[in-house]
Amino acid sequence: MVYTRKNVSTLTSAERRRFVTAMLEVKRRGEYDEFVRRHIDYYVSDGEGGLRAAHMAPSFLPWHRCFLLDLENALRRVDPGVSVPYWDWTRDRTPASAPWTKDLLGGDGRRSDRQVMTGPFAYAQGQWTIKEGVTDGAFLMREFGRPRKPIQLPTLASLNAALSDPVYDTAPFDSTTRRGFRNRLEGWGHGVGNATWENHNRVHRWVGGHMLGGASVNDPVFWLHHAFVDLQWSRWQMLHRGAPYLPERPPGPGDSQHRRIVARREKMPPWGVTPESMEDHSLIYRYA
Ligand code: CU1
Ligand code: CU1
Repeated sequence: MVYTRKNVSTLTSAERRRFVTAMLEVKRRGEYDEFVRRHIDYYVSDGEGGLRAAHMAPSFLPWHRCFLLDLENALRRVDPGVSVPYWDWTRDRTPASAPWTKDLLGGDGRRSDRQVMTGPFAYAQGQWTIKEGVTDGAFLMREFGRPRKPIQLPTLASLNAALSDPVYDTAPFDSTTRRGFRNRLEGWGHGVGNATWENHNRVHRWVGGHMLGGASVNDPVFWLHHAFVDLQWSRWQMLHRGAPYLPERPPGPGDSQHRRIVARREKMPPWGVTPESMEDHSLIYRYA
């Protein structure tokens, strides 16, 4: 049965409660921290050698699509009625809006140590102890808008600029790629200061705390953010009918990206599925 991912601002209080309960149960079972670990393992930058499957690479979108499906399946083993909601950060832009309510993700971190003090994921509630990628403490951290050096959430205009690009990705298929939908959405920008962070990356910067690094999965908003990013891939496909994932073929031996990126029909670790097979999610889930 095809299930639906909803805008988090439209969830009923019962839906919010069921999502939170399922998240806490996946955490209690120890499965959640495996997701955190896996993301840390795949946090490879293009400054390093080796294959990049998850970030700074064309397979950024299919990799996170598979990753979300794994979490969603874990949630649905707890409660088959649950799916991952998406956070439309072009509309819900304040600390008072969805998804930051007390009955969902809780709010900003406090000043002194960025510790989240409200909602079910606050450390004092006893059900969300950080175990992987621990830096400051065992508590979840956020720092909305980075007050010391303010940054705004991405605008609808900047998201639309990414969506308007008719090409999925272009050489050199890394963080320096200037054109192409993938990097304009992933958001490795150019210039200095805040201009370095666009769209997807800028949201990680705006939330701050755990969302800043490889251990960003520790913040449950990771999934709501990436569901919205995943939705943009579907929107882009509708806007540019028939435009495929790129590259179609693996870069050759003389290319700097040889064996460092996943081409359309190559297997993507750790799942062994191809980006091509992940281009259509309509038989699994849809977006409302
Ligand atoms: Cu990621
Ligand atoms: Cu991300």
